[in-house]
Amino acid sequence: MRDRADIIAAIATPPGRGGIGVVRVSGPALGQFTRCLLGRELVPRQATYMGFPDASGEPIDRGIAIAFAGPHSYTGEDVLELQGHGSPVVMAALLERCVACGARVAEPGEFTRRAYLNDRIDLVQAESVADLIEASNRAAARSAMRSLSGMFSDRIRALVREVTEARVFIEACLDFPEEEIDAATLSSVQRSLKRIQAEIDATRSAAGNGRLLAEGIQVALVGRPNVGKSSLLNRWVGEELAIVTPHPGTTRDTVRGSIAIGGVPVHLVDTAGLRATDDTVERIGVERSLAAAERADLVLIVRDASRPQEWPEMLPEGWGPDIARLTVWNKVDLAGWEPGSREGQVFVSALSGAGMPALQEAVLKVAGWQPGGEGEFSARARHVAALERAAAAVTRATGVAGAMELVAEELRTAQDALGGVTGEVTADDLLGEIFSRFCIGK
Ligand SMILES: Nc1nc2c(ncn2[C@@H]2O[C@H](COP(=O)(O)OP(=O)(O)OP(=O)(O)O)[C@@H](O)[C@H]2O)c(=O)[nH]1
Ligand SMILES: [Mg+2]
Repeated sequence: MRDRADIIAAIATPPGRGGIGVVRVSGPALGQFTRCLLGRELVPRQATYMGFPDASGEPIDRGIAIAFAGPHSYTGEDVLELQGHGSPVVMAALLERCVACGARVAEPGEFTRRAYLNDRIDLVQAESVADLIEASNRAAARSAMRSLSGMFSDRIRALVREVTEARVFIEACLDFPEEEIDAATLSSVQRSLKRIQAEIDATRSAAGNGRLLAEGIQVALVGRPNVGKSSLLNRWVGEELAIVTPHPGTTRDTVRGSIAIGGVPVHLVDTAGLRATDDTVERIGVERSLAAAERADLVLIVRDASRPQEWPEMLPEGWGPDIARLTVWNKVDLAGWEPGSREGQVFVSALSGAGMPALQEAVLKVAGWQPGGEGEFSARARHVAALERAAAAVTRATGVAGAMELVAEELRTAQDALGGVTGEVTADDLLGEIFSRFCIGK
């Protein structure tokens, strides 16, 4: 990321043709730039219908220009928006003019990064902007919007305040070592640790749901050939995405499809059946299956209920110990078994669709979805991990409550972890990681 003080420009609308296309510019002061680009200055927040001239003064397009004077803008800097016709040629020409007048092309997420660096929004809100844009259904969009409006940040900040208060109290005790710490003080510290722990737990559970809504679950269908993985994918997605035949070894390439369960995006990948084979193409398919399974959050081990004696799968020993697994018995219609879920396993028929609701429920459960509230706000794995670090520190603090220095130290750890969520204490490389995933122009 280069100098924060330079002028950045980008096409903010998606690539392709559309009714309107927007070029967006941000910089610390855009007066001179606007004169160069449009031949005049603009009244802030007033839409001006005008020609957008090229270098020789001939209009590239006619449209609406709006200027926002910093700090009252998205980025906190001066912002200029040119709303022209949504033609890639026109947009490219306008962007080129911006560069000729001294702007450089923005990197992904750079406008939002500036909004964060200029304290217009915190890091959770910045991330929720990306989540809102990426949302694949209304529930995900709603929860991203709640994070953007500050619901999640407010909860984190309230927690940080509580931890800070507890720290201040304890540090004050430490400043007067000659005074004995009495039982009343000790129990008051214990009480506030308990309260903080309960609030972190509640926030963590809500953030876990929010994370699933924002990021979705990657699910891989894995198992022996012919057990019905592709049939299951097709049934789930409601479309004939994968080829199904009675011949073992039908699927070679991985086939992907997405669905939503209760608003949680679930990305399914059907894979080649796992078996030792001399067929070169099938062997590559098997390698791809394992690679897809390795990237999944949840692996469904599909088995054939009509052949229960068959070995379940051929995942190499010690493979992916951290990846959650769920056994799914398919073809219960042939076996005459009851569909549904029992003892941590699920019983379905891809042919008739029996047992599919139980499968959906089991997938959400294994992925850590907390029933009850839908996602109160969107969150990310990073937030959940930070809350877990904070919770662990508070647990340790509770265990050493007699030794006030240690309690103070653990509370500092908890405070740092929580501060990292909203971005009060954040390493530069983390910022690079977060904003690089944005689309250009946001
Ligand atoms: N009776 C019955 N047949 C099924 C069911 N699911 C799949 N089949 C049949 O089982 C055969 C294999 O199904 P596929 O979906 O191709 O199996 P697969 O696991 O994808 O197989 P590979 O791609 O070879 O690994 C097909 O003839 C399906 O019609 C089921 O629930 N009941
Ligand atoms: Mg298949």
